[in-house]
Amino acid sequence: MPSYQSVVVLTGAGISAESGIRTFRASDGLWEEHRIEDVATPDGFRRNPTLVHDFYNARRQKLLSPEITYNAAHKALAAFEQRFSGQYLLVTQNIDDLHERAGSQQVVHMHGELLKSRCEGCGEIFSYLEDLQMTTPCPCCQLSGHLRPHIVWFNEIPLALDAIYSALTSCDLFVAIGTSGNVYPAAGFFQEASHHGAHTVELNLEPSVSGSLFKEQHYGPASEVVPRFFA
Ligand code: BV8
Repeated sequence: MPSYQSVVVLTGAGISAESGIRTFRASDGLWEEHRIEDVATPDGFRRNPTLVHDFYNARRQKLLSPEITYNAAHKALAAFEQRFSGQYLLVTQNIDDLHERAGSQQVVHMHGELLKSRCEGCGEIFSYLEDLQMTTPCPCCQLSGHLRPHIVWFNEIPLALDAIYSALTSCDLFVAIGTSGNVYPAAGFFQEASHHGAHTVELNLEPSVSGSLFKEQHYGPASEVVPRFFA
């Protein structure tokens, strides 16, 4: 791998697929069983909070089940972060904690985190591993009916965008891993980095929507292509 000064990595559901976490747009993907409008929008939550809590409770318990663990792709990124002396930022669209379990230190969850919840009453964000119900009281203000998953739904503004765009304008390498390039603003990050002179690389099972626009591509399972690229 040539020497770079500043690296931004963007990951999507594909990096966790080999860990047993379902992606969204594959034939067995999450959006095949649920309408985005019903389970991943604020309007959907207002209409039927129980359906939305059930959707995320099932994904949270799956993530916490013993068979789910990080894979070689997560581990390769954590090892790279440990030995890389330049600026490094790992931005993930994923709401799982597999990057952290593999040892990644600085992880920006731009779409939030499945193992955190927040209270719309007092604004508190806290780690929460149990099933969330509408009757669950906030551990901070004790009010019920105000808790939601700490997750960015569609039509909500992603987290940490200022820090992400700042890193995109100054990086000399941008690598997208395991993302189909369907969801904005994440899908436009590679163009922002390229516009500021970065080399752009796509590591994916198959070409994403914008795959041909990256300067370099390597296709195959993340557990193979990611360790090879970051060796
Ligand atoms: C916003 C949390 C305003 C929930 C998620 C029209 C045009 C353009 C944009 C829009 C539009 N209409 C509306 C929008 C905006 C909208 C959007 O982009 N819609 C799309 C669908 C058209 N975006 C928003 O609403 C965002 N907010 O725009 O706010 C704003 C913005 C900036 C500044 C001010 C205001 C908020 C989007 C966040 C929504 N929340 N997640 C949850 O997880 O339940 S998004 C959801 O999709 C997940 O987070 C997921 O990560 C993300 C992206 O999907 P991918 O990760 O790419 O997963 P996918 O299944 O699609 O692909 C997997 C890939 O992996 C595939 O390519 C596959 O080949 C590959 N793969 C599979 N196995 C492997 C593999 N690769 C390697 N190895 C393997 N083994």
